[in-house]
Amino acid sequence: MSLLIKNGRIITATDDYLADILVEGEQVAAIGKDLIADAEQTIDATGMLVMPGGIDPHVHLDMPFMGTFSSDTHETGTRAALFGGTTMVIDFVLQKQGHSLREALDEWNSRARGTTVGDYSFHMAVTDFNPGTKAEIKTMVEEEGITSFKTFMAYKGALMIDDRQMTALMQEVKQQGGMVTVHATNGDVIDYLVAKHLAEGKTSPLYHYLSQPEVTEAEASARFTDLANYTGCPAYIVHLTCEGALNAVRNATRRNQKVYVETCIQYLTLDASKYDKGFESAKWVMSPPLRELKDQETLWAGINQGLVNIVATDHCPFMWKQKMMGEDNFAKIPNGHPAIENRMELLFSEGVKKNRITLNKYVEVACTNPAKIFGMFPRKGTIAIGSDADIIILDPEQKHTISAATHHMNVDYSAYEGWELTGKVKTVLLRGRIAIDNNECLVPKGYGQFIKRNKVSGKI
Ligand code: DUC
Ligand code: ZN
Ligand code: ZN
Ligand code: ZN
Repeated sequence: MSLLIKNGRIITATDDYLADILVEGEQVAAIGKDLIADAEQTIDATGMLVMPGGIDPHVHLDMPFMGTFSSDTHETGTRAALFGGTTMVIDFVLQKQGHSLREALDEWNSRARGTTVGDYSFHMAVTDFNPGTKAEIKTMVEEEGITSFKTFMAYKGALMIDDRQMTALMQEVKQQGGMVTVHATNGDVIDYLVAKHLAEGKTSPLYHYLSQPEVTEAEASARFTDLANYTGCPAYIVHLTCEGALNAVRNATRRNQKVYVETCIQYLTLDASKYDKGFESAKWVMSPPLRELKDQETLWAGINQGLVNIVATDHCPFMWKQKMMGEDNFAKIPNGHPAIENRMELLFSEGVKKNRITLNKYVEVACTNPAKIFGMFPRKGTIAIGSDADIIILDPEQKHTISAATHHMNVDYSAYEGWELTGKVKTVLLRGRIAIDNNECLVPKGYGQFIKRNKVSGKI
């Protein structure tokens, strides 16, 4: 199978030029001006932006959580991702406390293998670090190609590990060539505030927000950063939302420490005024919660300063009926919001079109850095000879409106209902095949491949 993309404006994290791309099989075979090739298919990309497929390194598909399951399966979630220009995701495997990493991986494989439409990998969430788990880290890195280990400093009793486990895990992960990633919020302080609010009869979604103030994230981010510095372990903070937490990372740069930072599209585009809507606010109950306008400005600036490296989603959708589980108690509202399909177009419209970031920066934070930081570059995350032909063709001028009525995620509301965007993903290639065209998915369930990842350097 060969395919020629003609006359597109090719954007990578560093380049911007007009050229043709020849795809043969699953890879890019040639790039050049006026390429002459008798390809089986030709796409005219005149006036279009041609960019690497998006990589969303933070999604929760079909995940057991807070007494229910996130509503997108590996099939529906990765298909929706493709519609929005994301060709690969990294999903989270959650170890059950008292059980092994292997058991958790088997469980996730049983749901994802043969059903995923787009490419995927897993992070392994270590929720119980003990001598048994310690012995499994090497196997995950060497045999499974799972090189990132997620930790939770909150959700005590289900997911949280203490600082003793964190330090020991960092030492082992460093030894094995992996990276520790973290949900950095202070679980004890949050639990205290949740209990206090409930005891006072304050049960609405607003109190979810008021139970996770900025200090809970700033403190945990600083503690995590200090432990990473002490152990020398490559480190990554997921879904960073606020100025206080980013300042902890900024401080670390003064001692020449690198801690990778991910924010999510919602923290750049939405704010805490969403918690003034009575129970409807449950749509935006996520952890950490949405923050203030000053935090949005800090995060956009952080991207341009090179402190924020990745824009992900923390996609963790729940049907409205599931959100209603917390009608009388905000602490029972399943945490999470849907965005896997919207990330690339939202970031383009709100970021590039509003002159907050350049086109190169856009590709860097949405495609290239996820591949580099998580050990997949240059196979993924760029357009280059020999790289996987994961390519999106985006019309930079086309306007469209986000709505639950037209999205492909398995969730009955949109967190961005009615938002008018400029810039639409028209065509998506995944490993050389046209996956999306004309608003139609052309690759079947099971086309998605598990991508084994390399050891990480901790330096990009
Ligand atoms: N936060 C969420 O909002 N959902 C899933 C897990 C998390 O940390
Ligand atoms: Zn067991
Ligand atoms: Zn989290
Ligand atoms: Zn998450």
